[in-house]
Amino acid sequence: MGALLKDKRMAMREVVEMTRRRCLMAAVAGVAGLLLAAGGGMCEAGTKPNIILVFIDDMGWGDLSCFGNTEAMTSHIDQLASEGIAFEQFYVNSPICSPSRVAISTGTYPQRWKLTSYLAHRKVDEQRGMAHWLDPEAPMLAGTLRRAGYATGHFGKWHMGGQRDVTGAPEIAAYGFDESLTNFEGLGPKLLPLTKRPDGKVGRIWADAERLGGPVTWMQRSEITTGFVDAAIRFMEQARRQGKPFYVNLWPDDVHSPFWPPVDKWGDGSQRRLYLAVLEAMDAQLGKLFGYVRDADQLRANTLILLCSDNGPERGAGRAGPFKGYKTHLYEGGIRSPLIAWGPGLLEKPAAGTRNKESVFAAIDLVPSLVGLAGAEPPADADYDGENLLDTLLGKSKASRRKPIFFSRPPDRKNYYGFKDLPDLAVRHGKWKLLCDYDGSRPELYDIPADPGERDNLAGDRADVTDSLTKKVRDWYHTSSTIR
Ligand SMILES: [Ca+2]
Repeated sequence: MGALLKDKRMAMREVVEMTRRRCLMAAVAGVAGLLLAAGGGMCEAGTKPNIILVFIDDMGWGDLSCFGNTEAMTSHIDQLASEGIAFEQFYVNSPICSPSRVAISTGTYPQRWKLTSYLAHRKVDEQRGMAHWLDPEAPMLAGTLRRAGYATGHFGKWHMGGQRDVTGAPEIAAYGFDESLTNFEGLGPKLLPLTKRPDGKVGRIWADAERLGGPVTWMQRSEITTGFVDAAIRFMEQARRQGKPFYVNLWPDDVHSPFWPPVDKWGDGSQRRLYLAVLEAMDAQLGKLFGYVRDADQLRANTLILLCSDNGPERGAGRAGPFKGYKTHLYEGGIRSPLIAWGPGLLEKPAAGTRNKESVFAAIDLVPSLVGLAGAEPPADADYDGENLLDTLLGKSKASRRKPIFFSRPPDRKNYYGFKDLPDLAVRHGKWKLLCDYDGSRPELYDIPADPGERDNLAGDRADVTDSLTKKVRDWYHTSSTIR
């Protein structure tokens, strides 16, 4: 860390301390005006909104029944949508796990941190030019909220460092979390899955993750989301007893393969049937979390639940609705995610139960938006790529992100799921989406609202837009990948 950065952080700590003192003085004097002047929500620890981020693994845009799935019912998630807002033009910032998780955790493009594909063994990470874990100096939302008085907990899949043979990664606590419970792709306390087939055969998977620390609790894979939900509920209870607002990540490793639904739900045993059964089982287990919040007056009035997926579907399992492509692709199917915002006491009342079909934004925008909701101060050097779209999230506005949304494909995924010679880069700006290779060749240009399936390449007809967006995405890629 440079001297300048240290100075900035010391200065920020002084501001926080000064604000704390001013809060105390104001509370003693009972001067409301001074409370407001002292810096947003920093004084009102008891009334700051609670935040729960449900981040599902490998669920396609079209998999929730409220997003068009007619082969499975996700009734608990649908209820959130019917009481909240369902966003239809929301993107995650990578079509694969680790970088998508980095973006939604830091408000920055994952390319800045050399995290461009899923984290794996050391040798495989190095072959792809990747770091082994997220730099803990990244501007984690959890750390920012923790400094603002929040209790912060991570429950579920992590996959931002500490997996396979990467045993020396930082603990999850180093990223701003008071408590964590993860799976085979993270350090520290974890749940690992037992398996059971309809014929009674039992087993266990990912047992070598025991070397990544514990304690380890073995649970049926079909019930493991309940394990994360129960731990999150205990954590929220504790935060409430302490009078602290909470920020909770509930990141199930459902509905990622391998699929182990309850034994009475296997149907014909096909990949698709098993996937749909896991999806419904996950929805039912998340229902316990949603019910806990909905049934407590104080929580219902002051909690925001956000729910989305980390990337598009595995081929043959989930589906991306009208969109082309799958997980690992920069076509819409890989990067478009459903987003649901729920919070009856926080959302604009007329927005409840509506669908937002027009606001275009991305996971990186959630971080500055949630920092705004909490009235927190980001680190002085945060330099978010995301924009504060809190008013859009809460249904007070239909504003989109102003800047383009840029993407690069995982370096190990040039050909995948039957697609050959996939484009390297993509950018969405306004109605336009451009895809091209690193050198700008083979441009594809689509008018997304008119052509969501990306079928009609307009690059030849609109050379002006094609040239402009090609330059923008190439400049972004070359800048982002050399920042660190
Ligand atoms: Ca994933």
